[in-house]
Amino acid sequence: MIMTLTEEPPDDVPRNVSHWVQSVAEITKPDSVSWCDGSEEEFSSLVDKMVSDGTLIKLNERTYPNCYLHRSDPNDVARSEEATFICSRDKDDAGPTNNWMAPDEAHAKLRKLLEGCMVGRRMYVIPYLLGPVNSPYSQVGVELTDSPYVAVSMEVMTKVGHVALEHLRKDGFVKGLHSMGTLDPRNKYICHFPDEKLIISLNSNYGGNALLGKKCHSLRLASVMARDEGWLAEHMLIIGIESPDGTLTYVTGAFPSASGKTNLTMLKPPDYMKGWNVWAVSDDIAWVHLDSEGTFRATNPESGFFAVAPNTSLKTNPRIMEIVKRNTIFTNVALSSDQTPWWEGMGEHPRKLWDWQGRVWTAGRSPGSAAHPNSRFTTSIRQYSSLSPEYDNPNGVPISAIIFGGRRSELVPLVYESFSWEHGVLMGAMLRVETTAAASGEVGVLRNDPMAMKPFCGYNIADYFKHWLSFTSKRGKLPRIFQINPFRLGPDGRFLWPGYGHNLVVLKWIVERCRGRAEAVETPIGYVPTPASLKVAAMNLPESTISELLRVENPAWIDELESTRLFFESLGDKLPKTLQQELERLIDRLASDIHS
Ligand code: GTP
Ligand code: SPV
Ligand code: MN
Repeated sequence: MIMTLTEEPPDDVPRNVSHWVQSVAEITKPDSVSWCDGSEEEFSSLVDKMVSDGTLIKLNERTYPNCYLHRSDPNDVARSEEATFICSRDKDDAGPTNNWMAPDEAHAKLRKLLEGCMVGRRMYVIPYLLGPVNSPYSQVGVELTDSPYVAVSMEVMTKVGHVALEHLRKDGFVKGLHSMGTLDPRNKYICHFPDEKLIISLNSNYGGNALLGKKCHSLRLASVMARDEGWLAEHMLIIGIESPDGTLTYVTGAFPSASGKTNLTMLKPPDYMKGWNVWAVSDDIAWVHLDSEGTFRATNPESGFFAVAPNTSLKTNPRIMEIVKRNTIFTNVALSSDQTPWWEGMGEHPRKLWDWQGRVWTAGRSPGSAAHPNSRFTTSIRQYSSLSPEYDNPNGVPISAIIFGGRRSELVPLVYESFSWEHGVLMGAMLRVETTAAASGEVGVLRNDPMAMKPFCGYNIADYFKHWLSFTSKRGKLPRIFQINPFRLGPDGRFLWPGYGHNLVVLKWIVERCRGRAEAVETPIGYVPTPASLKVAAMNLPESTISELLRVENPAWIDELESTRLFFESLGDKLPKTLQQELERLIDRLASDIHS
């Protein structure tokens, strides 16, 4: 069906949806309203419109069929944590790691900005389904937006149209209202109202701020629902790791933004690991529920990838290079004269290049990078060749292990395992990592990012820790918990570990630990692999590098725990006692190890 340009909703739209759309239209005053059905025709007509008005640039049809480049406003290139608010009734419910605004105050402020903000524009109504069709875990939202770029991106990232309306349940839907407004950074707001299941996002057109099904619904609002209903909404990849005997082990991995989730999800096994493979279920978000048997089951709410471009190459990740070659929207990458995308780390740069803002770019002469460090691609998960056959399983996949990670140039070993669930929760809670270009602000600064959820937990982080700990008392088969760090640097400032495909060596150790097979040394921080159990001989890494990667330096850990202690103190008296005790135990283990 061709998109209907009408004020009248299609027949299958329930009253509560059409009433809400109408009430928003009365405030924002769009010239017209489009009800999106998620069809290919609709997608093409939106893309054509954006090509003709310059919002998209069509790329080389021969080498990048059906691919487009979008250049965003130069001041609107990453998530804006400073403009993100949790508008819970009680300030304490937002907690010390979130910005809070009282719901009344937020409504009053936003109402003024919303008044007439869509005059002269079309408002797109996007009913979307998050998660597999016919899954008890899936959810429906409706996003209203005046951005056609957001509309097509939502059509890639979620299931749009009738399928969403069919899943509407009595308990309603999440309401998302987005307007590009004037893109005025001083009036940028991404507000979440957990009590109303409502998101209002103004004056940004950037992915995580504007595709409201993603971080706003799937994480910030869903985490509140998960707390209330006994499940987990996490910033996690989900993969199935196939070993040579054909066994599949499913694991999830929580690493902060731009810290390796997509690359681990789309990992191509190195030649020396015959018989192994990695099957993708999710590259960014996991909804994890306990089933009636007590198994942790994970589903992916999304249906596309919105992922980082720089440093992706045939060498680092050929599977990503393959998938972005068709039906892909690039944002803020550089462009060569033959209309192909380019970014730093892709390989030789073409002779003639335009940077992400469309300016001629000459290597060594032009300032800054050609592609923005947070340039991204948006593409459907369906066209990925190693998509897990279980991706669409309404019951999700059974999880054997949870991995925490993040960028640490020092301290954290390549991989280690926690002693228990509680110790693993501490491992996640004390995650302190280097910031990246995925959010505006300084890059490379250490900050506490518990469970990689600092920007995404929609409620008090101390209550979130309590929620994680509560799973011990449920009849659950608790996954094992690990931490990995492929980003440790050597004295020469280079990565000690080759990363990317070679990370399968680390995943193999994790799988074998889950199956009770891999050796480890007990250290104060947890179980660290013996060099032999990593079996990295085929990688030709010097023994000294491996021991450096696995080194646990007690005094440095004691310093780290001092900062954990300060962080925990900043969370006030809601911090669960169990977590405090786990921290004291870890400190004791390190201290007695030094003195023994
Ligand atoms: P978000 O989409 O922001 O949540 O990011 P992500 O966690 O999915 O990170 P992604 O896999 O996109 O990687 C981010 C950046 O880190 C890219 O430039 C990657 O090339 C780089 N990267 C990923 N894995 C590795 C690795 O194992 N080693 C090194 N050195 N770099 C890596
Ligand atoms: C992240 O920043 O973690 C992302 C990109 O995955 S965004 O959708 O902008 O949040
Ligand atoms: Mn992410």
